Amino acid sequence: MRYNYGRKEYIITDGKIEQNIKSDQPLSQGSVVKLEGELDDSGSIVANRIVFLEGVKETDVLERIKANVRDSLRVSDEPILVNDEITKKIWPQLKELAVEFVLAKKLGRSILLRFHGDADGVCGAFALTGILYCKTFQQNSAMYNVKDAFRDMSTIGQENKPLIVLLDFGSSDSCKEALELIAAAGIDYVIIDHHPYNAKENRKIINPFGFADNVSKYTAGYLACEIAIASGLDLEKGRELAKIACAGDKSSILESDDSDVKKAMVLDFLTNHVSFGNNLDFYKKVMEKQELFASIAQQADESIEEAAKKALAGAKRVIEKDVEICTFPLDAIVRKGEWPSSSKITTRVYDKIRGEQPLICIGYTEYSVIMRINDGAVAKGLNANELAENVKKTMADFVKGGGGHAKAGAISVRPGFNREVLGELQRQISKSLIA
Ligand SMILES: [Mn+2]
Repeated sequence: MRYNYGRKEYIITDGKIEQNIKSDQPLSQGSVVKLEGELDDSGSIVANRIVFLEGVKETDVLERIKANVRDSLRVSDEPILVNDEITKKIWPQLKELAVEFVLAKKLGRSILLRFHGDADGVCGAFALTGILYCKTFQQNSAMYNVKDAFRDMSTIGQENKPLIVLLDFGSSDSCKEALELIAAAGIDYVIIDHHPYNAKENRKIINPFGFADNVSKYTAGYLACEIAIASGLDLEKGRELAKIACAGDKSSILESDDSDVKKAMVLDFLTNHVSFGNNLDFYKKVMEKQELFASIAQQADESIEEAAKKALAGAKRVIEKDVEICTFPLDAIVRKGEWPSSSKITTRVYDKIRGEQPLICIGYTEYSVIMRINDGAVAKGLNANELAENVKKTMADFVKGGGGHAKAGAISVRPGFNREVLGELQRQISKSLIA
């Protein structure tokens, strides 16, 4: 809808072409109508009769419009940024969601986007808001709970064909209850995520774990960028955002440079300090204002450096079969949920001491054990993901979860058991080392 000389004009679409119409009868956004009228000199249709379609008729027409959008989008048959075995499998879903988003935009659907509060989630949100108008909210908890569901219902439940998008969280079983409420309220939702999950029934989830194991490197931000590009986002803009998202989640699927890593760090720092609400525009501003960006980057970096120095001062460093094992406690340095996180500190300690010598760094708190391994130590038989998996298997009662990839991994520990878990990890390391 728009005003032309004070008169309301509407734009209607069948998914392929768009047409101006003039109508004395008011139309609301997203209505599906049958229309009769005449073309005037300006090329607009002057409506004589409008019938609002409902029920099956409306659904049928929407399907036809969707098919037209699908035809006119001309999306590539293969993934655009990363074309490998896994992304080929997810591609049909990503493509279909791109069609749905373009349609949603044409229909003026009311969209609420909740993005996880880290660089991966923010980059994905940047990409999606590049193609869609959304109300955006940062989500710091990994769980979508009943309270979130009620809040979202009251925010967009009464608006035009509401749709909720959860980005970089929402797959886990614990979110099911809240999502059932959303569905019961007649609100569509879709989850774009890359965290492991179990129950695959009845939920609209786009997640590489639907196709294979150990695929968290296909980050939610990356997936969102593929979808956004397929929906019309500038390719280079999408690639840039996907690279930062991958740098933030330490994913190797796209090569990232120092600038990507720095941007990811700044986004992680910002999301950590500005922890809820709608901050996307603020984040965008920081990324655009060089001076502000530089000073935030410096602050973020200095606090990691300071924490890493403290950690290193308390480290125990031993050499076993030519591999240096550097272990350090982080409880006195890290405050849960605050900057810098134990994984950032562990990475920094690792960066400070790594060289030719095969090396594994282990930072631990009461709740977690974090591992960083260099190529030399991988060649000696160490693999962070396997170590985490083996500890999980042998100490099921002491460990909540764990995993990662060859060079980085983490184990989440039940409070009070970190000594036992560290001992077991040490045994697993000794077992894995090749003499
Ligand atoms: Mn992520």
